[in-house]
Amino acid sequence: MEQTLAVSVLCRTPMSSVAMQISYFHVPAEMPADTSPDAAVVIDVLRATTTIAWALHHGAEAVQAFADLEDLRAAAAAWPADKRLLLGERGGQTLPGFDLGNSPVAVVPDTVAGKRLFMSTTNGTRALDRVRQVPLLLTAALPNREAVAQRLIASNPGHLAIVGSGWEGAYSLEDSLAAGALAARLQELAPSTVIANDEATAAMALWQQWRDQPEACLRAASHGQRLIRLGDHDADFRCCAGLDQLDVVPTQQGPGVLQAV
Ligand code: 3SL
Repeated sequence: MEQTLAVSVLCRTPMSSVAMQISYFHVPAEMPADTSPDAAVVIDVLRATTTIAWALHHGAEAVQAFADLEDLRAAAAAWPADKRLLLGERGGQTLPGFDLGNSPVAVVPDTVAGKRLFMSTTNGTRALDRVRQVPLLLTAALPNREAVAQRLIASNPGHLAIVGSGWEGAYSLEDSLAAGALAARLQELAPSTVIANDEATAAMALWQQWRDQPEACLRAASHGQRLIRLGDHDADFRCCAGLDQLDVVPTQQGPGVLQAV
């Protein structure tokens, strides 16, 4: 009798009553091999996940992300030529023969609407590739921070891993800024949220420090400095620093295939 009651109480317990645990990993390699989160959010503020958010917002059919360029070319070749674009960079520079680089201001409706974007970038798409087995996989950047937070609150994964892309395996300031922005918003929306590692706590402190001037943080970051040295990235900085502007939640629907669901 007692057992029956316990089971029926459990079944009626809404998922949202289970506190979400948030861990942040600066780069995918920091995520322990035996960690199996219920959801992962990949962040590459400069610039891959900002570009993904804007491309889907502007009507791209999907963004299909690749770590490997040969895999990308093979998959793109199998797609109708008038419905595909190749998009990507190495070291911030557009890849030879590609239609677009990795600028979020270039993925305008006239260019991307209805198209599948085959995308490969130095760090962001590699980070996505490393966590593609996680059951719920989203990407976030500052412009869609609120939309992603709302989706996570609705899904209420028990353990959420926020994963930065970093730069060639090393820490990046701007990804930590956005990780902190997301974690802070999740804790505002659900105060019982548990911040489960020191990296997440530090990211939230970073957000507190820079929340009134995110673009200055992006420009101060080492990859921001790299883009400044390449020149002509002011519009990208403005776009990547814009907070809570988009409703889009890029969600993995098949291996590496992100759609606005
Ligand atoms: O590292 C990446 O994946 C890119 O976003 C880098 S860049 O900003 O396009 O140079």
